[in-house]
Amino acid sequence: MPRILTIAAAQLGPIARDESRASAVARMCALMRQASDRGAHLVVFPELALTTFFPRWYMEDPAAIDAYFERQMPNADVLPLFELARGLGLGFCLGYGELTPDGHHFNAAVLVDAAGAIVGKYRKVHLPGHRENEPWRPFQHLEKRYFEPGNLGFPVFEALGGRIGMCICNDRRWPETFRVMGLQGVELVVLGYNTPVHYPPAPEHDHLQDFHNHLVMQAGAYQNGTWVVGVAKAGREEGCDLIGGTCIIAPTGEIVAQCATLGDELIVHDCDLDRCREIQDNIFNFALHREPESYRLITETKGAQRGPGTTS
Ligand code: CDT
Repeated sequence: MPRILTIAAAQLGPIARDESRASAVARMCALMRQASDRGAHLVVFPELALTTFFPRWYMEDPAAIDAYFERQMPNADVLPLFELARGLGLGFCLGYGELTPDGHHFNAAVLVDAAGAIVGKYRKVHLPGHRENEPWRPFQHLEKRYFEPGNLGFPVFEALGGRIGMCICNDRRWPETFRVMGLQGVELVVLGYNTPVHYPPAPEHDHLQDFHNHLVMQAGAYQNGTWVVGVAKAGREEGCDLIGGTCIIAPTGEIVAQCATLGDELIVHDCDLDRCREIQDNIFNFALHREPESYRLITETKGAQRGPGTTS
């Protein structure tokens, strides 16, 4: 019997700066009902799905910043989503800004099972952008200012009949993200993203944003023999264009479903988790073929070593 997990990737169009959480949650509930009608077991929502992508603005007032964060999960604002999911018997993954009781800020995501219980939490490790206001930019990318790097590693959870890991947006560009989960036998990596089309430090790469988005996720899937589901917040949000390209990727690296718009849109695919073994038992059989002694620089250094012969 194949282990089929029917997955819905729920892309969101833009969320305005003054849009309420109630409105964002209502949009997600509508997508969740569609997902249920199409037989899904799991719905994946984007990064920071409850608010606009606020790191594009420089803010100093702690209260103004904290207004974009959740002090509890679930809370009253998101309860309709949790209750709907439980009623429909669906799991979901939701990205949000987490403010802990002791005052720490993380870019986080939770995995919720079909009974409405939070069965996994992830805190974004790779924080892109900068810490201070840089007025030369058409918009800011202040994730380094508003969040701390995640402190939970890249855990893999036994949930919904599979081995599921999470990462968030910029994490997908780093092979280490996928490999750490691959080494735990991951079968599905779910992630959300907010990726501007325009990259101010190297605008000559703007036309490659969609290509790089799929390149890294397809590579992560294939090189670790895992399903990958990448979900965008897309479209023109407060004057900033965000890429779409929400997709579901098989363990072979092939895109099997992809959104066609830049708005609220759902795609669904029956993902056979046993297909991971086609790759994990063969070309990327880690136990048979990896040579970790030759990879020591990966954990021993942070920046590139450019001296001659620095291979171990
Ligand atoms: N949200 C997020 O991580 N976005 C980045 C934008 C590029 S870096 C400024 C990304 O990696 O897609």
